[in-house]
Amino acid sequence: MNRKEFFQNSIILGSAAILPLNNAFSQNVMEGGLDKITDENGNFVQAPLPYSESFLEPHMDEETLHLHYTYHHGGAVKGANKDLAKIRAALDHDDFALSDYWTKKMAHHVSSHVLHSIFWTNLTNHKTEPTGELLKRIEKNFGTYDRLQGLLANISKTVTGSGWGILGYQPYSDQLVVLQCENHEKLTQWGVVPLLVIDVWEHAYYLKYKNKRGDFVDTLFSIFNWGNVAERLDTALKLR
Ligand code: MN3
Repeated sequence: MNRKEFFQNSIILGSAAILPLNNAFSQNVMEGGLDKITDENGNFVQAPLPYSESFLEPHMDEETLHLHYTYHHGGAVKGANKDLAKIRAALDHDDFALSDYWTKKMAHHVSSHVLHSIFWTNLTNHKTEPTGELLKRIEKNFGTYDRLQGLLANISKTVTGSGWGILGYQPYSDQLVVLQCENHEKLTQWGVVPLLVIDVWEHAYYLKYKNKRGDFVDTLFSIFNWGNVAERLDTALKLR
């Protein structure tokens, strides 16, 4: 395996952002069962939004979505490519003096890129509910869908500073799990495949919701695309 292949493989495996095939809604943002977050050389690319910037109105306003996608998600993609270039240069020059710095930066930027890529596909403009295998597993692991909502909403609203509430699938234990992620890269359980992610950084809501993070989180529960979550679960279950 040459260095380029090593980077490609490690990035793809490390990101593990899985999106299923055959979902018309997500067709332009996935490739081969994964969220499309890199090109064929392992450099990071930002897929288009799966809908127009006004699609989520009034729940998520057009201006917020535009700024969020273009500058916050887009900025993370640029940052990840810079970090990658710096690590490649360190390898080329056998100079690892700052490699810890760029490795930390890369964890931050790539995690942001992965979570935002999932976040856009997790949203739609009308209310949906989990059904089928997803609902069965929610009831098995959390009791009821209402209880999961209560847990996930609370976890998201109470993130210290910037972060995410995450519903994921842990293949090692075959369980759905809820994570309270700080920044983009902290407080995970290795192995967990994110299925539904809730961005509670202030940039996600402040223009419209001001300081009312709780109102923003509650609103998201009326536009989650549970069909997308179910398809992500179907793909994640194949890891077992
Ligand atoms: Mn964000």
